[in-house]
Amino acid sequence: MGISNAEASAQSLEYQISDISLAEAGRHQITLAQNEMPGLMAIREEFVASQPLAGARISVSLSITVQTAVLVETLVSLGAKVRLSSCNIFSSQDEAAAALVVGNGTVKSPAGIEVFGWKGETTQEFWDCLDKTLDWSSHNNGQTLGPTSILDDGGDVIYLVHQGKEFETTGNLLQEESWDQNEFDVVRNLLERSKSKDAYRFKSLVENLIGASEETTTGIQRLIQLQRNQQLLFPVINVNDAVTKSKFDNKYGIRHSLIDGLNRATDVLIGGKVAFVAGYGDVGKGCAEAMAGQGARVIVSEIDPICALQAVMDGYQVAALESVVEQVDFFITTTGNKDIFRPQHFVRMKHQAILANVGHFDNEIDMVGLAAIAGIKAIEIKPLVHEWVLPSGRSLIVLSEGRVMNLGNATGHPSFVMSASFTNQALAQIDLAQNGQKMSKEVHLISKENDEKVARLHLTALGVELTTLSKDQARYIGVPIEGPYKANHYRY
Ligand code: NAD
Ligand code: RBV
Repeated sequence: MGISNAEASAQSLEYQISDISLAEAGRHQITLAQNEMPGLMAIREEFVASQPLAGARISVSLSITVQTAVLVETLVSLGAKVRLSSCNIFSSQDEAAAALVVGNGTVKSPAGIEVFGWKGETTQEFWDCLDKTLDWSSHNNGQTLGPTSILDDGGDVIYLVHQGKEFETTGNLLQEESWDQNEFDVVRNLLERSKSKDAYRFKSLVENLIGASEETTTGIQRLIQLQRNQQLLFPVINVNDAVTKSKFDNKYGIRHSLIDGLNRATDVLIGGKVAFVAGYGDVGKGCAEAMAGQGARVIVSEIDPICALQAVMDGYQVAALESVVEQVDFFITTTGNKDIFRPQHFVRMKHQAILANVGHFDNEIDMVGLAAIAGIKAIEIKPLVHEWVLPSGRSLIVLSEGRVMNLGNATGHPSFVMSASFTNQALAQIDLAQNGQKMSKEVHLISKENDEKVARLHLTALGVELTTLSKDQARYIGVPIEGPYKANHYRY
């Protein structure tokens, strides 16, 4: 069947994945997911004839999931070439990676995607894979060649480019708070190797790069800091803050995948227990609702008085961790901040309390501090589920080693909600290809027109009947009949 032919086509590609024999299993899942991703499939239909991404070389770093597979195959069917790596060491689905490499040569699942990533990478392997996504020299007879655009989740690839150019220019690296010393050493070694091969690689990469699109809150926060310091080297489209991304993926996506991760990892009953959710932003709201939906009593912590007031109005207790730590069964971090659960909290936690982070980076739970408690030992219960036994005899269950557990212990958000996020990504990449050269080196929002378009593309599948404005009504509230319907300051 198709696989053996396709395996032949995979041989001319560069790739590094766990197991290519998983391709058929991955392809079945991708085919099912296409039906659940109406936005992306509509974009394929709308643009397949005009090929707006013809000539584009897109370096993509996302969790290598079935949903990501449908996105990158969409980019390819619009004319792009793609190299893909994972934005997180534990978040890949190896069958999705295999299916992408193999492809089957049709518009719906084109062959030719070069993938570098697998579930369970080391830090060194992670950065090597990101570096490979940026290195298109195999498409240029071995001569230096970079991407025309980047599609990033968390900002690591964008940061690697900035660090690379800085290192080639000054021999130093930029400040980067989310990296520990090991990460700095790995990146410095990588850049030293790169510089000794080609001292101008990142400079020429930046000159030929049109721009990037960024998927998540933490990535946007990092890029805004670069912009504030006037260090941002190219335009970036902010996909996260499209309403159809952050108010859907971050909230309704996690409402599904948090529970999925907790159940696959532990299968501990949630009803009747106490869940502590740190942060009541978009992700925190989805987590609190998910836990309450299972019958948990939810306590929220916040630093922002507006979000704290929202949480209490939604019916949750709002308290500082220190006041309630002994009562909690499930500890969940959603802040995008660091050092939320620390050693002084660990020693006060209940026996077999479960610790789960869904923020982008692994510094919300202080894992270094946990490991440094004198006499503590970790037992692997199963992959990505560890029991940490404290000297007191009490133990804590930590999921995905403190990394994003809805992707580590489960398979991330489901297809339908990722369709909205990734339709924004596809539109952002088309925008970069068509208008990127004219964009300023800043972080740009998705237009309201495109945001509403993404929502529209997901209505039919859910049987939604939208009301149409009459001419008179449209004039009365001062909006065009066909939208956009809201001013930019509207907060949904
Ligand atoms: P957000 O800014 O809307 O929410 C974060 C909230 O945490 C804010 O309200 C902030 O005030 C609060 N906060 C910050 N420091 C705090 C502290 N010390 N204690 C208590 N609250 C604190 O961001 P978001 O969109 O909800 O994203 C949160 C994180 O989740 C980011 O890292 C983002 O990249 C990530 N994310 C993960 C997934 C996933 O699938 N796991 C999905 C979307 C976003
Ligand atoms: N996320 N991707 C998936 N199934 O591919 N699930 C979640 C998936 C993304 C989500 O958009 C979030 O902003 C990001 O992961 C955090 O890294």
